[in-house]
Amino acid sequence: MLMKLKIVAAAAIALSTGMAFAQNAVVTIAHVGPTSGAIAHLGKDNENGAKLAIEELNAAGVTIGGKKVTLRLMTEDDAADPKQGTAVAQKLVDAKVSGVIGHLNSGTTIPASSIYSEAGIPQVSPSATNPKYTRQGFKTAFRLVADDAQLGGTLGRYAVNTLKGKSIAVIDDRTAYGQGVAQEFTKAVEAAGGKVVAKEFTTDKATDFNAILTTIKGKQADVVFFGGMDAVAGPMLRQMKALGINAKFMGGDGICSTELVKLGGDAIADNQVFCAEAGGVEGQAKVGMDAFKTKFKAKFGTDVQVYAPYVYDGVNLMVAAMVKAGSSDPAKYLPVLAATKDYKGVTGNISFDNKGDILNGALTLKTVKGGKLSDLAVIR
Ligand code: ABU
Repeated sequence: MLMKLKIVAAAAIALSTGMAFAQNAVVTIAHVGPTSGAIAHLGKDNENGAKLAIEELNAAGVTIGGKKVTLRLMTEDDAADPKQGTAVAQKLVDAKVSGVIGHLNSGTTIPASSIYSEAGIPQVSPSATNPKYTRQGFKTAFRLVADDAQLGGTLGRYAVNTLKGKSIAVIDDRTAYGQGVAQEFTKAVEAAGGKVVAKEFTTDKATDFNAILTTIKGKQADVVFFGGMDAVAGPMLRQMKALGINAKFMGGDGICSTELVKLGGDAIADNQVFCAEAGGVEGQAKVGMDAFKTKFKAKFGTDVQVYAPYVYDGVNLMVAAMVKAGSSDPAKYLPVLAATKDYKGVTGNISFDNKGDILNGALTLKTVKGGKLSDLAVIR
């Protein structure tokens, strides 16, 4: 009787932890992003990148340390909120996940990174661009994209040297990302001899920008830079049009999404908006990216927003490190992950520097034309 009870209890535990009765051991990888709230479309985009990678890996079969494994994706929503981000991070540590892909926002990625670091769990962010993330001395923190210094710097020089902006206004949403990229943009504008005529701020939840836009109109700004996300930038563009502000509109990767084009609608004129994705491929390497985008659309019925391909690469390279290390134990595969060199992803060749940043990261400058985002140049 006791033996029977023990078997039933073991089966219940196995089921509740997802181990089921399969022969394969289960390796759990987590994805975290904001799948609720104003930028849920970006969080879901990233989550779908992770789902696709896990599904393909399981279909192909993964063997780690001589044992066939089943990969399990644990998905969590941080709502782009720093407090929820740390709560979710602790939940993932308690669940003993083997690795984390995320978070999406710098404002959640940075506070969560100390929790993963303490637990020794590798974290690969596909999109957080605030430089601080990889400058805290954590061996567990990796980033697959260029940072805000590169983004803001390139966009600032472009505003002065190419767009010939004479009176530049800067707005940020006071988040770790928005404020950081706006500061880098301002520094670059001033270093290139440009003039910042207004510095305004809003929040990542605001919907009414009339007061700050009226101030900017009064300063006759010919370029408006926004450090923030597409969910705020779209309505801001509509209000700029309503106020008769004909300035160019610039922003970093947070606005460089397919959703921005929908949100801005007919308030966006051709060649009015300039933004940069914090990564990019060109030439032959575009073939892999284009194939990914086609596959993604066929599976999820929606275009890639921005960072799904980076999440897809993050999952794949994390699993490749486990396979090479012969273990999904974070302590064993972390050094292999850190030593990643010339990994061939859909987002290009991935190697990490000694901080965990992508080596030789690119960015793609884009504009909106004919109701679509279109690439202008890949810059390193
Ligand atoms: N990099 C833009 C969106 C994510 C972030 O850094 O907050």
